[in-house]
Amino acid sequence: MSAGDTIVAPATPFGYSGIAVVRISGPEAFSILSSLTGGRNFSARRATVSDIKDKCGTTIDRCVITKFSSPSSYTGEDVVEISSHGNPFLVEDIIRISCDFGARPAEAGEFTRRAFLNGKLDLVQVEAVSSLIHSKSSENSRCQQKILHGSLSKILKKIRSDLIDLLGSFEYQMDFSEEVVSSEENKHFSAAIENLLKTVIKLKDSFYLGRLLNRGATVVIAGEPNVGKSTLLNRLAGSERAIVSTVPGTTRDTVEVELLLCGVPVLFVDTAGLRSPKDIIERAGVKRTLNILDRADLIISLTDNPKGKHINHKTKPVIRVLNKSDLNIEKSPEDGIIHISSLKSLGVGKLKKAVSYSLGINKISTDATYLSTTRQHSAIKTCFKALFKALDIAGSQVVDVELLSFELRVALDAIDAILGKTTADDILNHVFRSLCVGK
Ligand SMILES: Nc1nc2c(ncn2[C@@H]2O[C@H](COP(=O)(O)OP(=O)(O)OP(=O)(O)O)[C@@H](O)[C@H]2O)c(=O)[nH]1
Ligand SMILES: [Mg+2]
Repeated sequence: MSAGDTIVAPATPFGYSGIAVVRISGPEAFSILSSLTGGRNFSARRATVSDIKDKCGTTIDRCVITKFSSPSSYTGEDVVEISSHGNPFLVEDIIRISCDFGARPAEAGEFTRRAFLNGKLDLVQVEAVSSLIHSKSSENSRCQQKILHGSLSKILKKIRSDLIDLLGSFEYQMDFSEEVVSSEENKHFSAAIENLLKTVIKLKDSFYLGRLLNRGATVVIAGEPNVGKSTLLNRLAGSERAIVSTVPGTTRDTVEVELLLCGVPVLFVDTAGLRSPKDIIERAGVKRTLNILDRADLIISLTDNPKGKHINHKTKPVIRVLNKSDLNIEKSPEDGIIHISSLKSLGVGKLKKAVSYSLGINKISTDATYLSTTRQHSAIKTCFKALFKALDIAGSQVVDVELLSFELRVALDAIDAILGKTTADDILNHVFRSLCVGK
């Protein structure tokens, strides 16, 4: 993908709307604008009303046009933004005519790729742009907005400069000092690495909530047939999403409902009741239940019998719930059981609170900075492991300065990869492709 040419794309979705925006970026952006407007002159950053015409001089639409001169634009290149009437055929025409005058259609994320290549954004900011566009809650939007403004980059850059300082000291030792590292220096180095580790661990741990905010959580409602799983899902949804009947084994396919809890999109999944299947359709349903249980962040284990058996999962948190409390059934003898009536909508609010607590999302703060992509998380884990080894080496009787410096370099490379300084092309392509055309 050459950054030497000029690209054009719609910046708003295709459809009928008040206005639609077409964006042009690259060295020919202003000459294409001149051709589109019959040679008119435009001042930078001033919205100006002008007709857009095709090659034959036919007026296509009356638009509002703004131009941004390099480097003060989103991409860092010369940029033109054309706001036309919001009709998809007009947008197509403007793009086609821009191409007649020398532009080419942009690929997904190509404007942001240019912003990245021109040093306008680092890779965590690019990911924040993508997350901001796809965000499903105002809490997540606020968190991503902070990252876009540099909150995460600032923390990562501080780790980076501390690592460079440490490496400088070690490499000085290796080059000029014949002496073994003194125990005083050793203590100083260990303390510095420990400090770095604290920040890195905090970032590593922030991924749990950052991931939930950004991608959501899956909560699976499971239990024996007829205990009221589908009724509970309908209560949570506030509408009759799933079929409810007195016949055990009614639900076969999973039924999903998404709710926003503490800014996290939580997908509640109703499942086929767990028992020895009576026919092949029910067997397929039970198989689906077992599969989705493996992907759950949390399980709601539902029974309608105080002595009923609950699901025990080795790795997933489980909330145990006794349904049909309106039937005056005796209380469960076990501790920590939530009593509800899905039919009468009793205790459902309490259950939602328990879900928030169990997922830990009640602790989400829009003031905090979270890692939110798997790419960031796996690189910070590499950094953490290298710093951990470095601390171990620094604490030994005779410090192997060369090995120590090697581990610090691994940690530094990991931070550079997060920021996009040394990121492989295939990973970059993946990040930019997650953005839409026109962004
Ligand atoms: N009294 C009472 N009845 C309930 C309650 N919740 C569900 N039921 C009834 O229990 C029966 C089964 O409810 P479902 O929601 O279909 O149960 P399910 O667990 O989804 O059943 P399967 O899909 O067969 O696994 C229906 O007749 C519901 O009306 C409740 O809180 N109180
Ligand atoms: Mg059901």
